[in-house]
Amino acid sequence: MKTTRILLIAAFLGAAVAPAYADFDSCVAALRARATAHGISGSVFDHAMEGVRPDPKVLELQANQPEFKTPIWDYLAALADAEKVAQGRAKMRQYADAFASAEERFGVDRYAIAAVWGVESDFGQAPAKWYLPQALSTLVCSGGRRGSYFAGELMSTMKIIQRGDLAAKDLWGSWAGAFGHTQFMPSTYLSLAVDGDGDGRRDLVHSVPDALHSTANYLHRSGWAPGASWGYEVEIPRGYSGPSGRKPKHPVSYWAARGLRKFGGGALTGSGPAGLLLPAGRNGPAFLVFRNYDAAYAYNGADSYALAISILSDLLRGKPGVQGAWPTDDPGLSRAEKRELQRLLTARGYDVGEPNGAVGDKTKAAIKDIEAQIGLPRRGRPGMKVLQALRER
Ligand SMILES: [Ca+2]
Repeated sequence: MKTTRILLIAAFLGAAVAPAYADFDSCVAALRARATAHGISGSVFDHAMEGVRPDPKVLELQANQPEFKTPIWDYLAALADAEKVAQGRAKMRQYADAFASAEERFGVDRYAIAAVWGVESDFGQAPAKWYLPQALSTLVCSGGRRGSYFAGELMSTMKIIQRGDLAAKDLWGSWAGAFGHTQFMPSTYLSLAVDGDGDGRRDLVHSVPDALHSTANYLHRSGWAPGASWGYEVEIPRGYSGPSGRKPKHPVSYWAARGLRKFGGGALTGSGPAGLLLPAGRNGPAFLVFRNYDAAYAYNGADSYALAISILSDLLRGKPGVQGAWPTDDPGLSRAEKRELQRLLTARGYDVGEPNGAVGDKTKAAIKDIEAQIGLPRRGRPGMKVLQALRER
């Protein structure tokens, strides 16, 4: 990792320059010319870019590939845990009027809106660590992957400022440019953000009603069917060898004819085409999914994400979560369990920082030690076996 960082800094110092530009300043000058050609005033651009230097940490994050693919049960354990449900219900009470008006305006289920908010930003509590003009210009000017995409996002960022929706100082978000309560990319913001509190501005950073209405608009535009369910858990016959897949392709009668039943028994319900989602293969939980699952999938194209939204919306409504067993003897941890894990590691002399439930590099390194001690591959995965081992010592 250190080597990577040194090489990336060297790239900015001119040792291995990005293809199109001699250095960061000339890259920014080219971006300024492009912005003004798109109708953005020079003073808006200059003010937003004041003092901006390339940030090697952003490139490190872009280059950082996870050492192993996070299993879907780990995602769900962390994203749809008891704390998230309790918080979500409190937020739904606090912003009951905004949830009601967003649901009414766009025909999108308020529990789904709340689930997106909870997963995207932990109901606005996730830290916004990166100044967007800095992160985006770094990504563009490094000459790295998807530079032209990030250049477009930087242009959109400038347009948001120029319109007066937000000031430059408010534009902090993820290293890749997603920001606000619902973590919209700037181009998504321009096309889909709406005013929810009636002040004439679209402010997804400070206004919860704006964020809730904008999420509802996003799901609506992704094909949300009012009043319909995303789907539900099913049982497939032992030795099932029929088709599967997220895409809603066949009517419920087709799936019923292949022996599927609701989890715990009962005939299939629902109208319109449905797909059979097997997120962990044929030996794990199975779900019959309809077009509203697809709408959640459109928000962020991954089944781990769409299923987290769907399951969390059910839990907020008071329905059970996933009932079938995941095909693992080492389940994932909730955030409360992760904090316990961090406290136990601290008690054993590891420096893992604040026990905040977020598994960063220090916690991962400590987990790798424990994994090695109990005969697991050293992956730095916060799982139940590691937690149990620490509890029993
Ligand atoms: Ca507003």
